[in-house]
Amino acid sequence: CPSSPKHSSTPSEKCGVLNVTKITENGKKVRKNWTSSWTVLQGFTLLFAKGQTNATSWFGGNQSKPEFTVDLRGGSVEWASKEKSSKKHVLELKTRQGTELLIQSEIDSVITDWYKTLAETINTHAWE
Ligand code: I3S
Repeated sequence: CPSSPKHSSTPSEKCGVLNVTKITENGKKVRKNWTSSWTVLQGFTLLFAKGQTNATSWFGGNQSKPEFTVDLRGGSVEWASKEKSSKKHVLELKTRQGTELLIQSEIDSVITDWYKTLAETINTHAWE
């Protein structure tokens, strides 16, 4: 991960490759579409860049436009129930805007780290 800019007061910085799908958008259920995404947490924003598998191609190149971003402020994160996905190690992320995402990694420690970071980011309420 690149270090956060000096002028920024962002408390959290994390990145990596995760499998992601939206399940609800603006309160409406949408069809699952699992995609491997380069995922970056910057402050209270989670960014997903489709198909990007390393930091250099995303930050070093000119493909700096993320596929989509999620505002974590006022959202929630929890381990997804079995009904939400048959996959292992799945998190359910809900935003205040009514978007629900599932994020997953085959690697237990990877998703557990994301869970901790996201939960800390959301639960500190540091944006208030
Ligand atoms: O919750 P669902 O509907 O069982 O989710 C599965 C489907 O979205 C499936 O795609 P199509 O039904 O559009 O072909 C995906 O391939 C699966 O990965 C989804 O289930 P999991 O349990 O993997 O999240």
